[in-house]
Amino acid sequence: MTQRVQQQIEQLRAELRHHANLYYVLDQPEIPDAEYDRLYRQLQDLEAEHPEYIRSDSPTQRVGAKPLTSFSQVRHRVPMLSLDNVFSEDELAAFNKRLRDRLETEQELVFSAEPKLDGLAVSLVYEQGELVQAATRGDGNTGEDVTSNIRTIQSVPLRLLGEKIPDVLEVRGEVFMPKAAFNKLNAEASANDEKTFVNPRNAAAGSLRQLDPAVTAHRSLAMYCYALGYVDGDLPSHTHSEALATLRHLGLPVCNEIEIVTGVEGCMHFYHAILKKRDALPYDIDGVVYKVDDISLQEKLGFVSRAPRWAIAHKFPAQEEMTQLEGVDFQVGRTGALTPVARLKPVFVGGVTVSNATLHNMDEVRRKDIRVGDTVIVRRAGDVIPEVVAAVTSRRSGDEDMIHLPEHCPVCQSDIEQVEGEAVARCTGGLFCRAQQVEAIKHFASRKAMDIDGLGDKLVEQLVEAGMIKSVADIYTLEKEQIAKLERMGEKSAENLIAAIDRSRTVSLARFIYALGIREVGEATARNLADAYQGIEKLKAADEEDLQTVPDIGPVVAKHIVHFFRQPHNLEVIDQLLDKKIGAIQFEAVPVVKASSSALSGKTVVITGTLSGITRDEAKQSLLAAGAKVTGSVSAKTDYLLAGEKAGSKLSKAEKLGVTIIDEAALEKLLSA
Ligand code: D41
Repeated sequence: MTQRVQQQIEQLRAELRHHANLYYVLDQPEIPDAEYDRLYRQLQDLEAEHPEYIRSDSPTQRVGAKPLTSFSQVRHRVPMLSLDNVFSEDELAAFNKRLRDRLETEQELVFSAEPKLDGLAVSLVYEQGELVQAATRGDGNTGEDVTSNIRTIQSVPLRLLGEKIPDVLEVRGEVFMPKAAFNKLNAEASANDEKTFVNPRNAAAGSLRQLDPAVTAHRSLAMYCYALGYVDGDLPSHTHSEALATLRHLGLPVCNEIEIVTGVEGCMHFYHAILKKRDALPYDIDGVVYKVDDISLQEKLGFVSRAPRWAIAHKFPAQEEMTQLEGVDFQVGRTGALTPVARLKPVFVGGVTVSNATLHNMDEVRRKDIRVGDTVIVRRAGDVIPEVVAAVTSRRSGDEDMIHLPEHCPVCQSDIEQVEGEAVARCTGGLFCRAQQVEAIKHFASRKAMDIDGLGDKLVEQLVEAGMIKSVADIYTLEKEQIAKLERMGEKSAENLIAAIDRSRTVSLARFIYALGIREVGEATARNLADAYQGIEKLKAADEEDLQTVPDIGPVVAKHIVHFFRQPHNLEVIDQLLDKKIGAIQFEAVPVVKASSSALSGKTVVITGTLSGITRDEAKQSLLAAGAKVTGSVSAKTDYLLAGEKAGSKLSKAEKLGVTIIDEAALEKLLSA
């Protein structure tokens, strides 16, 4: 028995050492942080049960990373502590109770609540107001001297501001890479066929440990300060929040999401508010931190081993987890595109249980070398579709199976074609394929297309399944009695649906063109086509050459459009839609575009990334109203790129082409100019 425990302990240590090296030294982790933490806690628990096996070289016996030898070492004058974690309200309540018991108080405690930045802890030392040293946290006692690299961070002052500056001031904070800088860095790296970073934190770590500060300078790091270290001189503060205000006055960057809260309730309120904001924040966070605000209480509480008793990190559910890939299905989309979908052993990730995740396409599957039976890393961030990001190759048994593209469509058995140079494989069945039928109808009815309220995905599937509709034209022959008989439908909902269908009979030409679902014809292109041709008959007759004179339409899109209107089936459906007896669709009169004198009239604008103050759709509507054209891809003809958070390849392309890049504030100015 004991021998088995000892063996287990040694195995955990070996595994942790391996992954710590990948993570801390090579900046290329192979397993999710959550898995590392679990292994670590397993070892901690075993060692707590069997203290006789604790050895000084166990990964649990040091807090933090192994310093790289290439930097000189710095001993922190005051050790840099670590933070304990809680993962639930119950654990938080237990933390709060421990504090109140220890302080023997009936009063609710007041906390400084802060986002927990996902970066690297560093210490800055200012002497007579001048930045003289910056060091990583390292193991808490000794870190690496990264002064030259920290000096390249624009938000870190090289000299403190104000009159009352202590002789020596050490501040602690987190260095991180803003999401926008991370996306730009990775976009550049993949354009140059270089290795990309897994996440902003690893990118920040890799950038800070550059031996050449010129490289770091290029990486747009940022920093927020969150605590004082060693201080020699006058810096009176009775609370943590006062100390942070003082740091701000000295010109040091402090996060502006920090709030004062009371009790567990206040903490939980802050936690949920920040969690909601998470995606919109310009930097990655992995939770929040609560700190007892009153410094005299902090002193009474002191610390245990390496962590203060008066502070705790409340972690968000992990966005990456490990699970087993049990199989792969291929889903057929509207244009026949085949998407490999991973069937997973259910796993709790990003706050929900996930059992399916996208594998994107076969190129990605091959690039990531993912096989059935693999242990894989699944990521679910915010509201995006869960995806398989990698296989943990070190966990392979050798019994895994390669993933193959099927030769025939899993829905209609038609041949699958893979066009040279395209990542996507397609079913050649067209509208003969039930899956493509369903998807085409879903698209037709969707909000930005014909906007048929109530005709959602589930109902479309039901209607096609029941053989009641085969093409989009059939929507207009549906009858109330028929619909009311369907499962989960009734008299009232059938009536509403019929009314919504009737309303959709009057529509703008642009929406109609978009609704047809021609490949590569998005909303912007549909609008341009409507403007250029003013009627469906003229559009049907256009040839490739003619189409290419329309803004935003190149040879590929032109080919797709011509191809679409050459299909007898498509022409037949369009005729039915416009037929007085069947669809009776009528086009709204085209509004006369006012000759506008706005700064944006006639300009071509592309929108990318996540906007914070308005939605992309709102931005687009404002731009269109101001007479601008909104297109989907950046080219030399683009006048402005409106870039939000997480802007990626479009941003780098715009930068390359010298396109003017604007943010929401600049858009506001242009709109009111
Ligand atoms: O944002 C953070 N990652 C953060 C980290 C923060 N907001 N506050 C922190 N406070 C502390 C104490 C309470 C020990 C001064 C921290 C950390 N520590 C910390 N970061 C890395 C290890 C510890």
